[in-house]
Amino acid sequence: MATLQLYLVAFTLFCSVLGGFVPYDYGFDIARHVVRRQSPLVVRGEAGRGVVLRQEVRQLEQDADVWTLYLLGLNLMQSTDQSVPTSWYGLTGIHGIPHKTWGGVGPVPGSESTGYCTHSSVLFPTWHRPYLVLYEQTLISLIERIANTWPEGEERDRYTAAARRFRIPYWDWAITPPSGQSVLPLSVGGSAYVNVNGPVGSQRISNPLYSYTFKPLNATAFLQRPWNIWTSTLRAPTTNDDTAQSNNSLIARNLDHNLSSLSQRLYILFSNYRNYTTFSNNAFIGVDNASYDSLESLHDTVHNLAGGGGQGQPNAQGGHMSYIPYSAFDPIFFLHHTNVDRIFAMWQAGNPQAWIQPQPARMPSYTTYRGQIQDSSTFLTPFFADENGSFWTSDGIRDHTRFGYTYADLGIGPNISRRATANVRKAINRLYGGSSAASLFMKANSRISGGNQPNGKQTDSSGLTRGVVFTGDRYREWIVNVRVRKQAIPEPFSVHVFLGDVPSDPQQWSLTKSHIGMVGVFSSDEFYGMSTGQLDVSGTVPLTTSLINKVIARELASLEPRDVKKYLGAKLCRRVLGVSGKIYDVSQVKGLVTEVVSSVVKAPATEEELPEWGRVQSHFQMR
Ligand SMILES: *[C@@H]1O[C@H](CO)[C@@H](O)[C@H](O)[C@H]1NC(C)=O
Ligand SMILES: *[C@@H]1O[C@H](CO)[C@@H](O)[C@H](O)[C@H]1NC(C)=O
Ligand SMILES: *[C@@H]1O[C@H](CO)[C@@H](O)[C@H](O)[C@H]1NC(C)=O
Ligand SMILES: *[C@@H]1O[C@H](CO)[C@@H](O)[C@H](O)[C@H]1NC(C)=O
Ligand SMILES: *[C@@H]1O[C@H](CO)[C@@H](O)[C@H](O)[C@H]1NC(C)=O
Ligand SMILES: *[C@@H]1O[C@H](CO)[C@@H](O)[C@H](O)[C@H]1NC(C)=O
Ligand SMILES: *[C@@H]1O[C@H](CO)[C@@H](O)[C@H](O)[C@H]1NC(C)=O
Ligand SMILES: [Cu+2]
Repeated sequence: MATLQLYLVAFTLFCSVLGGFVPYDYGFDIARHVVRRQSPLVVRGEAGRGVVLRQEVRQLEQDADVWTLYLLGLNLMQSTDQSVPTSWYGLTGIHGIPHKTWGGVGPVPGSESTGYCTHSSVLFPTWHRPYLVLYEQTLISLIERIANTWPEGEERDRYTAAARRFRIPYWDWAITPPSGQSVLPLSVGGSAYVNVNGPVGSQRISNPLYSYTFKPLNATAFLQRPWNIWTSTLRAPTTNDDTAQSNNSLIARNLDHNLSSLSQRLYILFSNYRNYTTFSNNAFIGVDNASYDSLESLHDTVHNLAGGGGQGQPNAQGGHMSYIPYSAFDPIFFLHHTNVDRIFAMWQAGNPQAWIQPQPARMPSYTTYRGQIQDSSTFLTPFFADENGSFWTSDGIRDHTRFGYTYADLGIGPNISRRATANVRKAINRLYGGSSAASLFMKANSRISGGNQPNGKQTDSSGLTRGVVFTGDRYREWIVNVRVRKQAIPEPFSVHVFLGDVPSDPQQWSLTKSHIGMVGVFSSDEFYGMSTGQLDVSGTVPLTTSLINKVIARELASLEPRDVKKYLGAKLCRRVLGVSGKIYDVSQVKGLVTEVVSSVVKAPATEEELPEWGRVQSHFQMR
């Protein structure tokens, strides 16, 4: 693939000069002008200044002026003194390490060594929303300041207009990238330095999307090796010592190979998850066979993919994104979470009645005890709603447009009408339906164009739809439900599923067609005060696309249980791989249950509908 070549070229060109952070030189101390300590730091977004679209990162890049401001704004935020609460370090440090009080919002006793973020909690999607808004409003104020440093007149007008068009971009890791490109955009993983044509001319600066360089690294706050020797954020680090470099080409390859699995999971989440409690987070609460997946579990898998580790790099663990306490320092974190917020907003549009019902917190945070009941009026700390020190709640942020942003795929902006719901469904089919059998049916009906076939193969979909895969408009979806103790092993890990032979060397996994998917478990050990006790988490690995390819290849007669159960019984395998590269004996992995389930699904007749799932039945447990 062309991008991988580019990644490799970029890698060899730049790895020797990594390490030194290069800010844009404005010719005066711009940072001095932007450091205004507001106390408390109120999260307002751009309320009152119009609702502007947050765009996909590759689309934002097409708008050259806005892109220039975005890179300069991030570079300036990363240059800002780490003691400033709205510096890169100050903001990203809210999530986990350095376990410091932010905005004067102190810890509850016993939670001093935890971050503020909420995971395995009904507040997972809602807590991250004001967090993103705080980051967005900070970036916008820097960008406005930068735009005003262009010479007065036409140029300054151009850039101040561009600043008004800016909202933070999202990175959609579940859409088919433009031909010849990777799921990992080159702007994010291509090179450590980038040329930017700023107010005083073109300069080569550190690419603020590639990594953050600590200024300086606080080795005391970073607790243990290798975190306390790594001076920049890393993806798929090449070693565990201070010579480590990122290997973004490895991350790109793994993301590309997992694309079909990620988009199938997303499409199923949109189609068959209607209950906020199960949709929102990965805690396994034993509800039914149909709700093992969640927005959070899918998000966890992307964290593990973006941080890397476990495969391809001998003698190295995963990078920052693979570990909850360190993940937010990597610039890809906000791109990823903006996409999570967008998925949440799209899901809300399709399920306007669904909302938070009280649940106990499954793990502690800086301001939460484990077991504390959380509901829609629980404070989302440390995010202030006004200058008097009130906090935002989930009810308060339910409508994201109050912060002055929205997403194009919501159809018609803030108006969540029946029409908008139909528009969201259209977007879901167009963007993520391509990897689902449902699209074969719609295609055969010629009601939808575009989209990719399973595994990119051109198939005679009309032949398949008659009899073999479909009976009328019905077909059967197959899934592996995965459930495991969150802290089953003392490192983040992934549960991998294969159809066929499993190479003994995990470095070979991404090269084998038999690898069909994985569930990433984004855990961190007790060491970080994030004890999750007996908590089990769950996720899914969809099988349907792979099974259809077996039907096409005539290795499997149909998707009916009598054929599929026999086939899977002989071919289905699982492995548990830690980010350190260690393969664990599955019998030693606490709480691990992998179960094959299926459901009859009614394919949508039009692009304004989603598949309708029947009851999900369980067939057998993998051994
Ligand atoms: C470094 O981290 C330690 C432990 O969290 C903290 O006490 C100290 O103030 C930090 N140093 C700086 C310069 O922020
Ligand atoms: C980076 O990963 C690629 C696989 O995509 C591998 O071929 C290459 O050797 C790795 N580079 C380093 C420096 O480890
Ligand atoms: C959603 O699922 C939870 C957990 O099973 C359940 O308690 C709750 O009643 C469900 N909510 C609705 C609206 O069905
Ligand atoms: C903040 O407190 C002041 C003084 O009590 C009050 O006048 C003001 O209305 C409050 N503002 C908000 C947003 O509640
Ligand atoms: C929302 O959509 C409905 C139906 O399309 C329309 O009648 C209404 O005027 C819209 N409201 C706003 C505020 O755009
Ligand atoms: C997904 O990524 C993992 C690395 O995290 C890799 O081992 C695997 O082969 C990739 N492909 C699939 C289909 O899971
Ligand atoms: C899960 O599947 C089993 C086996 O098909 C079935 O007995 C059970 O009712 C299913 N559970 C639910 C909640 O649908
Ligand atoms: Cu995250």
